[in-house]
Amino acid sequence: MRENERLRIAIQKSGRLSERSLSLFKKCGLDFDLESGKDRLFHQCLDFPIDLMLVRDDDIPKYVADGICDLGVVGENVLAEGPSEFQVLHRLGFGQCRLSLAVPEGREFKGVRDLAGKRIATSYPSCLKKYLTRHEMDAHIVILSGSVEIAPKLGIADAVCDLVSTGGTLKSNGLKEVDTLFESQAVLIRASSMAATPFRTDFEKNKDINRLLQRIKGVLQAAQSKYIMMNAPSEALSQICKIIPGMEEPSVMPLGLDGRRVAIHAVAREAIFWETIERLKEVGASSILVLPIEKVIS
Ligand code: PRT
Ligand code: ZN
Repeated sequence: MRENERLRIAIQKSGRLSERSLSLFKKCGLDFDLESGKDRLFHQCLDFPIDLMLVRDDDIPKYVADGICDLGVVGENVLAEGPSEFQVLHRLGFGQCRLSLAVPEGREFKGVRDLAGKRIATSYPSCLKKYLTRHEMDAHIVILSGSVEIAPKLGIADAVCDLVSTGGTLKSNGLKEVDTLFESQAVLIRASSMAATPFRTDFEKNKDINRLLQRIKGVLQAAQSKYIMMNAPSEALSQICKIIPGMEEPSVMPLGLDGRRVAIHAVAREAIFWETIERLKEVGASSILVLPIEKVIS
């Protein structure tokens, strides 16, 4: 058992997930001392019993599985390629991408079976193998650790299986996306084996993990929610409740003494688009204010 009773969390040191991970923790009230001692292995959080470890994303599952860290933030794509010995505690809503198959633009593609016996370059051999097995077909998997998209141009592959987010990289390399193996985003993980350990330190740690999880849920929910205020004719109330997406029970206050108009305050659990505002105006709402929410505690 580790001596240190503080939680340890591993996140990517530098790359697509680092800034968003740090910013999420900051919104959860966790400020890490990153400036002093940049080469230190662990960075302390002063106001929560948790230390941060900055590492390459590919190493995060190993550190969590081996108990070096209790928690990790990593892309589902990285987890999918390795053994499944993790509990996903929460999907974090950033780092979205998909693992896709792509072939050269000019190539006719009628279906995945066109790739039977062909060479497919990828950094995700295990995911690709599972996909091929699911389609009951075989192909030569060319394993590359990076720059997969140039493999067809180099003549070492007929197709690629790589991560895509905007699709710009495929396009600029003359490739077209033809199928998606799976969608991915950053997730918070812990080792499955730590779930029910009897030690007191683990009991304390579980409590801290739950505290952190509640904060993460609050921040993510707040990011999707809006506080909306408006004045409206009282008879429009039921229509307004239908127009606002994911609206919880609104507070309704009479305006003036005749009760013909009311002020409505509500939390909407989904994004409010301009179309929603226009529809509210159509049913008589005015002075509409849409405000961001910092935290949601259910
Ligand atoms: O150094 P380290 O090993 O930590 O970093 P890394 O270079 O392996 O990872 P990094 O920072 O590139 O990505 C970290 C994680 O971000 C990935 O594991 C994914 O979970 C997630 N992610 C989200 C992406 C992308 N979007 C993404 N677009 N990871 C990689 N890409 C690459 C993709 O491989 C391709 O080369 O971006 C290119 C395609 O992008 P588009 O926008 O042109 O389609
Ligand atoms: Zn990596």
